[in-house]
Amino acid sequence: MNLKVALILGSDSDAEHAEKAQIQLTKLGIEHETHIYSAHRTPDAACEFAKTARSNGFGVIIAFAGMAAHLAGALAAQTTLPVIGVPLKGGALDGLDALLSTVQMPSGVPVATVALNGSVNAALLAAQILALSDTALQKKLQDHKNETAANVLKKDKEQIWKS
Ligand code: RP5
Repeated sequence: MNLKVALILGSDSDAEHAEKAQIQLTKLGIEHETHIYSAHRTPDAACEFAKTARSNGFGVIIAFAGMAAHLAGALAAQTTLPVIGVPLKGGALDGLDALLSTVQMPSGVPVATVALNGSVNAALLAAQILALSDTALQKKLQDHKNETAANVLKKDKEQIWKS
């Protein structure tokens, strides 16, 4: 059975960011589930999800949160699955708070933090982790990389930015 990716949102107001990751995972044919569990508003539910994620067939967890964004770290505290944190822009500090809260984990509890609003990279990183033991997925990721390169070279050839 192929492992799934969990997308955990700190709030329903984060949904547009999860959607970008969902689209990327779907393109790669990776099964995924999305839930809303807040580190602060529903800590017990977030904890329970992380504790049971491996036995429920997940291979990677992606956590999206803004402001005092402790969600990725709170999930990582409860599992040995890889956790990817997506800090979100917004609030009075426009995401700097979320970035630091997500990336500055203490030694022993890693969170792989992507850029502010880095939903697509989070999905690709999750796919690369799953592809360690999935050669068909490795090929899809290589195709995606080739396509990205071809698009850049096409724009260069057509001198599109000069128009
Ligand atoms: C965080 O606070 C959420 O991840 C969200 O980005 C932010 C604001 O949440 P809401 O007040 O919109 O629910 O916990």
